[in-house]
Amino acid sequence: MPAVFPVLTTHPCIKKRPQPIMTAADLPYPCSLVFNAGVIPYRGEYVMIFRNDYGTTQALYETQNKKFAGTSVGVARSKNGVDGWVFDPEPLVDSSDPHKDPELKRYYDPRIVQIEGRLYLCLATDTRHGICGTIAQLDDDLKSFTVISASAPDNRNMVLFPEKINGEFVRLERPMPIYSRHNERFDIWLSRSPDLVYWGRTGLLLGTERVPWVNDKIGPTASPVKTKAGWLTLFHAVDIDGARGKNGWEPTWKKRYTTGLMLLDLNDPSKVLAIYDKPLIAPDLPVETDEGFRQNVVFPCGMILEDSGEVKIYYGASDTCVCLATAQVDELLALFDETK
Ligand code: BMA
Repeated sequence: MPAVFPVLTTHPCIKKRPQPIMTAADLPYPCSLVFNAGVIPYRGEYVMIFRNDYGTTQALYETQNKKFAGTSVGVARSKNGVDGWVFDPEPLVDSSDPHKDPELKRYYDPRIVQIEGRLYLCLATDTRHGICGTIAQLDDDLKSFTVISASAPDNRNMVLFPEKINGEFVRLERPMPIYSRHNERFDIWLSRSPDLVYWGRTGLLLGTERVPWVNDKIGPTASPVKTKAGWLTLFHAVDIDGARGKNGWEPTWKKRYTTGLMLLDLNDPSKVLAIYDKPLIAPDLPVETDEGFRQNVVFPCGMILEDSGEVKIYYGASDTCVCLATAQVDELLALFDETK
């Protein structure tokens, strides 16, 4: 297959911190890769919920085909959301826990959101009978969670809006219909719920064909943030280039994950008001293109709009570490004028 979109760049309004804000070496328990982290402000600090794949090394993976032993989801806190992360001594949940449901294989890619004072997680969930999306209520002390609902397979990428809209909870989701949408042409859908348990009034929100640089799939990333113009909403956007050679430790990896931006109607988020027609964030730092497990991946799971107008975007880089990019909200909203 020829290289379809050889060069994609990050928009200049995005300021990436040149170094990751968290790496495997920072964790107080075994960790090979720490990435895909949701972050929110909570009780005067920032809480991060992150994914940890553990139990191998690059050398063992490459020379002895030794795969990861497990995945856990952990908690860290920081005063400024940038550095000084303090870790809980144990993960919140670990796939190797012998007491867990035997049907469950692992939770990963956590997104955290606060709605009406309560904390919720959306967790990608591998089960023995398919890949699901779990919605759980996180206890106030961040030590345990209670599952509220789980989807049918295959539908692992979910994010909740941070408030009810017209009396209903709203989520973005990305089912994986392999029979009807060939070549992973997976799209973003929107569903509503009165109680976070029963989900319905589901409809297509954004089809892959509306994202010009994608030849594979799209999916939700972080919970949308509310602005005067609408719900500012990131999404992940994937193109495959069969000509890409060895990418990181995983030799067959051919995908590139970028981040797109759209604006949804405040009162009816099933209406897409605008889509920025180029990537907002593309892999271009050395940690994103030259190092790590799966190169050419940026995968946000958290976005915060500060009172100052700064937008913090937390993303996994190369499925290996946690990085932070910032932008001004007005500059992000101005991108939709560029597109008109
Ligand atoms: C997706 C998920 C993410 C991962 C990404 C890039 O399908 O598995 O956890 O970050 O691929 O590898």
